Amino acid sequence: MIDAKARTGKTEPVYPTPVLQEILERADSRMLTGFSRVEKRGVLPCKFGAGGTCCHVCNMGPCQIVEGVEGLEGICGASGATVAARNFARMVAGGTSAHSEHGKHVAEVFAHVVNNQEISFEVRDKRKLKVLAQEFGLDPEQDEPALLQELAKTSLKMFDLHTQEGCLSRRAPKPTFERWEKHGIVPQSINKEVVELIHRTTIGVDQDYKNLLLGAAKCSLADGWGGSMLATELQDLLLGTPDPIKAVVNVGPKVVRKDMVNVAIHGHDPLLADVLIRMSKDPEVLARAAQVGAKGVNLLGVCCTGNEVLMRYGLPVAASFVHQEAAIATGALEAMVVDVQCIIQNITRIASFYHTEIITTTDISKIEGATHISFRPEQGEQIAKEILFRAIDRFALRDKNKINIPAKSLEIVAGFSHETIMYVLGGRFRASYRPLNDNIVNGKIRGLAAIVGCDNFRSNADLHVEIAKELIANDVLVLTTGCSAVRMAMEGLLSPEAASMAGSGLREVLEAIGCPPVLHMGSCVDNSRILIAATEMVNTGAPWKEIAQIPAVGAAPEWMSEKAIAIGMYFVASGVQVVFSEPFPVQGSKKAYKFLTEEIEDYFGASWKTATTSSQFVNMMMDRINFGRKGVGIDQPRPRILFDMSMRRTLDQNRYISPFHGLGCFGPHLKYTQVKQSA
Ligand code: NFS
Repeated sequence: MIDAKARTGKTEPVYPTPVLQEILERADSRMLTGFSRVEKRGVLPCKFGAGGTCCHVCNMGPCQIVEGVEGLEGICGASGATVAARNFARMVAGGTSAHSEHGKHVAEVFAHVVNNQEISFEVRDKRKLKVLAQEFGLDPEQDEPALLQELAKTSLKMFDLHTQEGCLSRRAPKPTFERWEKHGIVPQSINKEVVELIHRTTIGVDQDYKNLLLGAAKCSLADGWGGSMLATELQDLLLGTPDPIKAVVNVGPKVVRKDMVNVAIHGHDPLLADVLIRMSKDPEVLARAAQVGAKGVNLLGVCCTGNEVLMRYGLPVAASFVHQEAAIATGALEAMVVDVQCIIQNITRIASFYHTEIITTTDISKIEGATHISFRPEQGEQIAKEILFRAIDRFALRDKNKINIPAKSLEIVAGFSHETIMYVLGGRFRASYRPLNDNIVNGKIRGLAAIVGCDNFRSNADLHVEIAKELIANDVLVLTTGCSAVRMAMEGLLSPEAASMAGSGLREVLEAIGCPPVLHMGSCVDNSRILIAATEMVNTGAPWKEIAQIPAVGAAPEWMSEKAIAIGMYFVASGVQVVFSEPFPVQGSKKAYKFLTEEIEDYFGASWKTATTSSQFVNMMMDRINFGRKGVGIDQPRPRILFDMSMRRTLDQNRYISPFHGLGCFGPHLKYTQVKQSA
């Protein structure tokens, strides 16, 4: 990844999006943001830390290891490869635990619901129930209440330390599963894999870097085919399976409302957000808002909680990870309500320049200086009201002189669950992945690219967008989740009109169904939807017999979280090559780096790759797609469209985002905003 200063030679922060530029350049100059800290800290982080060869798992160190130099191993003799592999494995364990704890919380609420406990949730998508029953190895024909109870029990069992069930890994295509069996990495329970991996990485345990990295792969499978997948599926049951839905994004006037009480919902777990949305329409809440002169309560999403509520309710999304500070610096947020993950501590400092209250809601995730209101699902409505009342009371404290809302909001379409993609591409009556497979085989669609993951204060380039545009022009259909999805939404790539940027083959397919060239598949736990879509593509019947043979590739161009490493690892172990930005956390060891970027291909049919610039990303991704096509004998050569800067500018000028134009093609699948924001 290119550092702002290195890229531009400027000494002040350079922002990757116009909206950041507009808000942060006008904000109080004493206010330090992530971007200004990058500037203060300088270009290069510690090489040992960045390359994974700083060992601090015991009190003889920390040992900074130089691979291949005698005497510069760890005090205990640990090699650079061992230390890099250990640190990498710990990142995978961290990421897996985050997604899985989220999944466990949803499973617990689901269990309360099916046991008829007093709780503010219900099972909303019963269509999905029978499909899931089969996938979970349950009898789909049993009575619904019994089935729901079984499902709840099976879900919670996945976290049990003693179970050997293998999570949901048997959903994978058989040849993919057989690779895991062959290498002894079929995950058992989620908790067992995380605990085991942390144990293996303590002083004096696993000291074979390949074994450690395969252990990391096993743990990551308990994330992708376990915790994350469970979170996605149970959330679909409780909150509804997403369908294409239109919404607005960006920190603009349709998202942050001058005339309403604005409450941002930030984090990853959408359960509280769901209750807040319902309670924002409560007559008592509306009356209290009217008393302070507001037209109602406007909720807006940040990070993956934002993606979850965008996909299901069409709630506006204001911010990706690097935009969370800017959302507060609009001066028009009465509260930012946070749950877990990717909530930076700096938001309390930024909020102190404004009237915004930061409200933490989870007992395992508090922030010094924030107000804590513990969310308990059984008292969900009461707690949601308390939060909204606090926000309403702050409305009068807004300082009009500090309001700084940029002019631009964009209309988009989101909500492509793996089920929906099947309907959209296959039609309502022959819903299937066959048309997608056929269009890849006939070459109209060259392949698939999943561009996912975080954005990063250390990057001032819009890498997600640059990469996506070039791939689309080369007939690659792009799937996206997480903050990457928000960034692409902010640049208009999630609109059906963006199909005009596509190469002729992809454009023909997209225009026939009125589909954007980038499909928003949800939050980061929803990367599990990509695994299921890939599995369907294999099971539908195609030249590819396992996930590794599909002409597909993944990328996380601005990753920053351990969760991204866990996701990358389970993609690779499932057969999808991924390209991640540098610095990559094992680069301090040539041996560990070589294993992950080359040798691991022999185990899973896929490997990690690393890149820095958008053109490096695109080259690697196109190479992989072409390699996939060649592997299954469908490689008709085609001239590659290479982008230069002037072509990118032309695309920018040509982009036309017409609100909601062309959405009719989704027919019955397009849900118009179910939970309407107050006018
Ligand atoms: Ni994913 Fe979502 Fe964003 Fe990165 Fe954080 S919000 S779970 S980790 S920063 S994409």
